[in-house]
Amino acid sequence: DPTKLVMMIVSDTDADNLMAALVERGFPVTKIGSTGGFLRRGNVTIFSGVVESEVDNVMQLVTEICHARKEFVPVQTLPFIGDGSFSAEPIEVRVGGAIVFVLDVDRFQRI
Ligand code: 2BA
Repeated sequence: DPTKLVMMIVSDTDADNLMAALVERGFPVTKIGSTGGFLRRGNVTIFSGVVESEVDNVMQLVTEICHARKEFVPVQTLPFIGDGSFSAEPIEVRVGGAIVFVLDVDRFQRI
């Protein structure tokens, strides 16, 4: 039974490749459509419950598939700081890449 829950927040563009790679290696996955609070863009959250010894293998796939890059975003398009009181210069943000949380699983049941 899985002892760790790996939660991966990735960009839409990488999500399908990451899911396919995980499934191909036998990792069970659940994909949830999500939205980043800062950019308010769609991203994807993928959950995979695995045994502890597999966490590094999952992490390896994420590293291979999800590459972070920089993008310039016009401040005006940001929901919370685009109120005109900030500089008109676009700001540089990190996009792509992944945010990964690894949580302990207290209990796992298949009913
Ligand atoms: P967003 O909240 O839309 O953030 C997108 C990117 O914008 C972030 O990339 C970060 O580089 C930048 N950013 C976020 N808040 C900022 C701020 N106050 N000022 C300047 N730049 C800011 P990542 O760090 O790679 O995060 C990508 C997505 O992962 C986030 O989308 C959010 O959906 C999620 N995420 C990141 N850290 C999280 C955390 N600690 N808890 C929950 N979700 C998280």
